[in-house]
Amino acid sequence: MSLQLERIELREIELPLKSPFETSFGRTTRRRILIVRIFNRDGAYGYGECVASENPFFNHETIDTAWLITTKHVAPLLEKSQIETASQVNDALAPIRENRMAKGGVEAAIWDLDSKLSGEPLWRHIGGTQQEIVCGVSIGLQDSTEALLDKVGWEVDSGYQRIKIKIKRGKIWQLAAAVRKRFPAITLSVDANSAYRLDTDTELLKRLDDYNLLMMEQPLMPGDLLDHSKLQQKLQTPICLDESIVCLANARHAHELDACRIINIKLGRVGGFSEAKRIQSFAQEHGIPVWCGGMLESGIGRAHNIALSTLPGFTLPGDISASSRYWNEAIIEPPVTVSRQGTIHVPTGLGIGFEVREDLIEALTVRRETVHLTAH
Ligand code: OSB
Ligand code: MG
Repeated sequence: MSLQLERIELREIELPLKSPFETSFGRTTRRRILIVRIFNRDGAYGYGECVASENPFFNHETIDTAWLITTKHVAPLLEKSQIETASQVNDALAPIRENRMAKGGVEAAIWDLDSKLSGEPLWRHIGGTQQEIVCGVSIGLQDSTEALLDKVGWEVDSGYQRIKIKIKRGKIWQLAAAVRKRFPAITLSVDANSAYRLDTDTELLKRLDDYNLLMMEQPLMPGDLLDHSKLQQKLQTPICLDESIVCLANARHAHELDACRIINIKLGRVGGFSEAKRIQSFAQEHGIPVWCGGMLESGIGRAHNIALSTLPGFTLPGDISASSRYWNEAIIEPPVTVSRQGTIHVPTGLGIGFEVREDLIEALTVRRETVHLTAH
């Protein structure tokens, strides 16, 4: 039976972050978030969140390009393809090159709808097996080392199982050194978001081997698999790739080159659950641990990330933390909370398993557009 998709509704909501989030590529104080809702002909619907940022600094996409791609290109392809299940969305949208965050937001909404229609929680519907997932936090660049140490202390006390700190040029090993000195026993990683170059920074990056890091995330540019491989051969610390892995082929190439030993899977970056599952299966087959990354999602994206993290092979703590770390008000009910042991209990309700606070979304909406998928 066809899913009988009827229309796509896009909304932009604006959410101020509790405190600015800074990486090597920039500082975010407010998030402009694209919420996707897809209806079928019976009026049932599913929710997705497009994780594209305000600026094309993490990758080429922005919320504005994703909006355009969704209305002008994704919608007509969906209309034409008459898909029967969520698992067919990826192939139906394959003619669109890249623009994976745009496609991923739509695909996620269709998975939510499909799982609701099947009477299942989303995490089961995608083949998830873990009912409790392990969580870590990502801590942005701070104004001072003291401020960073305070934040780390706070998150460790909250129970998070892994602390990741952002690093940037000029601060390659100093921040890790300071955190490791104050917290000798925590599980610690660093994320450079492509801040470094093989030719100028290898010697400095090697100093990070002294701090017993779980991983070094994305030290070099996204396309530089060969350079990551050269760097990995000189490091003891496992490299984890984030920006570099947007599809299964990238994961395969990275593995064949020994360019990384861990993979961060982000639903939006790879274009949705189908591709994420392919990467996860490949990684599991080859003994590569994976974990779920975050993009400062609101509650809807967070709920999808929780579902993704239930797949086998997601053994390392993900960047999935409590809604309240980022937002004053959650757009889902109940908000995502994390246990004192740094875990999230996966919800048992249908679809994403959280109520969406539609009144609140309505109040936060600054832009909306609906595209019909049936001619009449
Ligand atoms: O590289 O993992 C990243 C946020 C925005 C863009 C890129 C990244 C991040 C994070 C935040 O590290 C993780 C989170 O959502 O908690
Ligand atoms: Mg990252």
